[in-house]
Amino acid sequence: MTQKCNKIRIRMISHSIHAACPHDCPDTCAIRVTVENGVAVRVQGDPDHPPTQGVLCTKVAKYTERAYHPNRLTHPLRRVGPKGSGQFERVGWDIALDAIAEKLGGIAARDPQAILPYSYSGTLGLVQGEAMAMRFFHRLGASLLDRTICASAGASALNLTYGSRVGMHVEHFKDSKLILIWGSNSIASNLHFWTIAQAAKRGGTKLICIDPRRTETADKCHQHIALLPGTDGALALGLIHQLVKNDWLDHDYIERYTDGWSALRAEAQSWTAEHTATICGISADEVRHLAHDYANLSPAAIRLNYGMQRVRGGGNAVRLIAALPCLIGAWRQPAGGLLLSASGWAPVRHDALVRPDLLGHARPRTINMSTIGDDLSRESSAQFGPKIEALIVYNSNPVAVAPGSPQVVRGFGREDLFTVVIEQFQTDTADYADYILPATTQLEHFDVHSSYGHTHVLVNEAAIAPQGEARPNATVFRDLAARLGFTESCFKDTDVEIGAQAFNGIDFAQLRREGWVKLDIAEAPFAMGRFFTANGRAQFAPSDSGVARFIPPYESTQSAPALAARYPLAMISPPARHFLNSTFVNVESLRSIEGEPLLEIHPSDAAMRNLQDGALVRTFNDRGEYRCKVSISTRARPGVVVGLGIWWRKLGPAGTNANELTHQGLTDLGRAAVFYDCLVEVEGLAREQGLPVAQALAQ
Ligand SMILES: Nc1nc2c(c(=O)[nH]1)N[C@H]1C(S)=C(S)[C@@H](COP(=O)(O)OP(=O)(O)OC[C@H]3O[C@@H](n4cnc5c(=O)[nH]c(N)nc54)[C@H](O)[C@@H]3O)O[C@H]1N2
Ligand SMILES: Nc1nc2c(c(=O)[nH]1)N[C@H]1C(S)=C(S)[C@@H](COP(=O)(O)OP(=O)(O)OC[C@H]3O[C@@H](n4cnc5c(=O)[nH]c(N)nc54)[C@H](O)[C@@H]3O)O[C@H]1N2
Ligand code: SF4
Ligand SMILES: [Mo]
Repeated sequence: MTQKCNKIRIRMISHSIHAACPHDCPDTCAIRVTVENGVAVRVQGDPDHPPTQGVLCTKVAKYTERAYHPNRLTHPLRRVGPKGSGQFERVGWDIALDAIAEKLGGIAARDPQAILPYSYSGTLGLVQGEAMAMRFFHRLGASLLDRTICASAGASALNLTYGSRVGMHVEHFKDSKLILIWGSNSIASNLHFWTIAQAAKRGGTKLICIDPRRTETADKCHQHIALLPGTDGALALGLIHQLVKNDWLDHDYIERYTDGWSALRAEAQSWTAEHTATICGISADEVRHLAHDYANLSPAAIRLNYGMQRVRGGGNAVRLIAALPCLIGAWRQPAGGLLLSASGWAPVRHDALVRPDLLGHARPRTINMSTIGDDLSRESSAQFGPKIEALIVYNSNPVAVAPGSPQVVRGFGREDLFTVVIEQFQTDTADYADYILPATTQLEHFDVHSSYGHTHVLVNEAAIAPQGEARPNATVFRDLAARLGFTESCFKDTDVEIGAQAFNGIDFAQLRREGWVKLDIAEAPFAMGRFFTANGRAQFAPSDSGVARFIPPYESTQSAPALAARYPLAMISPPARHFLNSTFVNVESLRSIEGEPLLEIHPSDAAMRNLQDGALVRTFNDRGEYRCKVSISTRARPGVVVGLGIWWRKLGPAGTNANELTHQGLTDLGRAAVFYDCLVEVEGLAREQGLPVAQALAQ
């Protein structure tokens, strides 16, 4: 009887809501949230959504733990201690917003360009991302932010070569005969693609992983090619050389649908297997066999990912790799071609969302988010413009994730900088705020999403009420706009109204009813050319950029031998499987799986330095030092160390993370950050010189 009553009770007050994963992940899962009594009790993958297939990754399957985390920021805070000390007092929303509006208004009256928004991928939602926020900053005339910290080198390369950020349908990888997983740890960062690749493998598809690190993905592929970081462009040229030498080319496809082939062929002429092997730190046979497989196992598909473009030559490397499927005519079949990003397929109405027209006649300068460390320290000058006086951070944790932390921390520590951080948690960046405003999570607000890894658009309905006094980003910027007297009607749009403006040609009512809508895109979109370039042909050597070529890293034993004599190890710091960039680092169940910050080092490199497994080390270069324990492992190849990230600085044994060592150099295309272009040295430390993590956490 009691049981029956319980069942009836649950049925009456429990319902399921369409949601979408907001995180910076190509999979953009469709989610069903079960809500009982106003509480989100379960978060599950939508079984009906083809790319999601009812499965979420470990991180987001635990989303309720994050949304209901006891450390959520639940009310506005005002700084009371010195910058960065993390000392705050509680204030009401009106007090905080009035003070922020007054400060921004005062600066804007002198020069609005002294105000800078800083945001990236905390949410990829089109409503809580850059819609109301950019309307506000455009209307204000604030400095523009060049959002380069992740994907802009590869995106520029795709735009140059194919005319947009477009590629294969992820579903079709199941029918490929060869899949190159290039610069990606799919099990960690692209799980649903990996499920498809596994199904293909069971059907006889060969999987080859191209990655300096022997990742868990590499373990499960048929072959792993552990090239040196930043040498992918050289490998692509080596492959092109072999395709020419063996006449493994689709001459008809090249002639009809590409431009610039003769220049590219000439560029590849000197890239013999031996020369390529020397530059890439692999064997000549690996180059020859890879080319043979690529040309003969048809259809051949490349899952390229952003890991390989975080180096000086990252843009040109993507251009060279993007040429490959054209040369063998792989695009003729749905299961052939390449996927780096699918974001260009989504019919997003950017201008309707961010309203650049609100700039009026203003043409503010642009600040590159990847050089925020240096830019925060610049004085006013004719070339730079006004000194940055105010920084509004949302959807990002720059103190942990931006390259070159010593400069970033110095910049954020400026007593004369007015910093507002809109956040869900007390991150490293929030510690430096003058005002912290508590933000809602995806369960608490409305949004719509496109994807960069599949070809659907999705809706996210609010499942529960905001925690504490948290507010959606859009609400914060709407309220600031009102306080600054912005009367344009777009500042009155509700979140749902913004969502309705987001896409061309999508039935919004259907999207809300069904949760997601598949875009109408040809199965083999480039079978007959029809790229998005001006003449519809893939471009290998456009007149304004010249032919794609290999550009060596800023820092490597080959390109900077004098530096390498002092710092002989290349450090890469790719994502950890159970974090999403620096998000989830504070979710205990996930952090306990990752354990603590570690630096992987090959046994031969460890032996040269007398290091024992688990020893505390200092990893250093001229820019700084980073302390953590070493893991002696063949996951790292000789000459390369791996610091999986991105840990919160305050959880590192000495209050730093791997970005203490990275630098603010930029890529050849797209002005992107070069996180994996970084030489270091490693030495052992006495145990008492570093704080154990548990102790740091307690502080
Ligand atoms: N679990 C998890 N998933 C994530 C993220 C996360 O932090 N955690 N981050 C998300 C974000 S923001 C992004 S941009 C994507 C990133 O997605 P990916 O770019 O696919 O990132 P990873 O899977 O880490 O792959 C990077 C891989 O590139 C390798 N690599 C480093 N340097 C080079 C190089 O020079 N050449 C080649 N060939 N490989 C290289 C690294 O060893 C690593 O295994 O993942 C997203 N998904
Ligand atoms: N060393 C090294 N550094 C790297 C990388 C690397 O591989 N190595 N990867 C780089 C890459 S690919 C990327 S994309 C960047 C990512 O850098 P960021 O875009 O800064 O991403 P996160 O570190 O995940 O921080 C996002 C923050 O947004 C907050 N947030 C989430 N949702 C919301 C919301 O709705 N409202 C508000 N106000 N806040 C929200 C989260 O709590 C989180 O603290 O890091 C880069 N940094
Ligand atoms: S992080 Fe990626 S795999 Fe995990 S739920 Fe979100 S979209 Fe899906
Ligand atoms: Mo990213």
